[in-house]
Amino acid sequence: MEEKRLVLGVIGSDCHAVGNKILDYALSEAGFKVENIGVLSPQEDFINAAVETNADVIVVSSLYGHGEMDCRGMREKCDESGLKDIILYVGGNIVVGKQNWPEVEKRFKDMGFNRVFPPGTSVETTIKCLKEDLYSKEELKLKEELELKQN
Ligand code: B12
Repeated sequence: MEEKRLVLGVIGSDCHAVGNKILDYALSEAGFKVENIGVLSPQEDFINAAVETNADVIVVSSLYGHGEMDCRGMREKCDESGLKDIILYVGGNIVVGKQNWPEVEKRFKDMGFNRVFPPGTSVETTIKCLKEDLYSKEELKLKEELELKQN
């Protein structure tokens, strides 16, 4: 089955590195090809990496509270770079403090993010959503059967 490619990184001036390392490890173990651009990454680095690796998804982390400012305009930049259908995920602690989640989610969806994840989203949930978005039901069934055979 075709290997799906992800670009992973922490956006803006954000140096929180632990979640990034965990996601890199867990998503790679789950069978995705991960291009990890690490912390302190501007939008352009995500986009250049996605173009270079022909990525299916860009997974943006933001922990320090400035996610909204850092993520604004990213969908438009993707479109300009020819990444029209790329799936955009964002998660971590994407806004300052505890705000009304449905409102936060709507603001990021309005910016063009396909999925917006609340603080503390588990790697299991992240992997489940990626599989749902990247594989058809038939492909998932086949993948599960193959994994069962291998174990
Ligand atoms: C360690 C830490 C630091 C360290 C970071 C060291 C390093 N290089 O990694 C230091 C001390 C440097 C630091 C600095 C700051 N920090 Co700090 N830090 C933390 C702390 C205690 C833990 C973060 C962590 O490692 N968590 C463990 C990992 C495994 O969890 P995670 O990062 O959340 O990632 C998981 C999930 O969120 C999810 N996930 C992450 N990204 C994504 C993306 C997607 C798409 C999906 C699906 C899931 C997902 O998967 C990950 C793996 O399970 C948190 C509080 C906390 N308990 O979370 C504050 C916290 C993140 N920091 C905070 C702040 C404010 C700062 C500073 C701005 C403080 C300051 N005034 O200087 C600076 C920012 C510096 C900078 N430029 O980035 C705030 C952010 C508040 C907000 N968003 O409203 C927090 C929440 C503390 C708080 N309660 O106030 N910090």
